Amino acid sequence: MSTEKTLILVKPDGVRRQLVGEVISRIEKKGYVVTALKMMQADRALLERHYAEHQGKPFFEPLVEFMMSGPIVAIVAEGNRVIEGFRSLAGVTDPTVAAPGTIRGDLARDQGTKVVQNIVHGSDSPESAAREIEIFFGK
Ligand code: DAT
Ligand code: MG
Repeated sequence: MSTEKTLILVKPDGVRRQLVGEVISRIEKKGYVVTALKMMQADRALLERHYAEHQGKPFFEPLVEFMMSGPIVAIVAEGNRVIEGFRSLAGVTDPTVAAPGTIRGDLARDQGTKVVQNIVHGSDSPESAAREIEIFFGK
């Protein structure tokens, strides 16, 4: 059985707050292996592909604007059940109620913005992971 891969992003709020090392540290301490990593400025075209499932929702445009507001760090992490495992490390979408001990629960809160700012993205299924890794790192 080949081990699973997921796409993780440290979003602009995480980079601005100098939490890149903290996020990578949590991934590595859990035992997952970082196998690709880059800092980049995402453009609109890339983000519209990445967040295609959210097109048409009220937070879509704020989400794209926020994700373009500064550099992000794209990471591929590997390990058995890493997709589920990283979502568990990240915590639920809304940082106000994300459990303490999770990245979002410990490090983020409601900022009163149109889009939730919650430090990290993690793929939510094997199909999403394959699609998103290709968007950020190519084939
Ligand atoms: P997740 O990042 O937990 O997979 P998602 O894919 O549903 O969540 O949404 C993508 C991002 O968009 C999410 O991290 C924060 C923002 N977001 C989601 N739902 C929102 C809402 N109802 N209002 C404002 N921002 C939202
Ligand atoms: Mg999602």
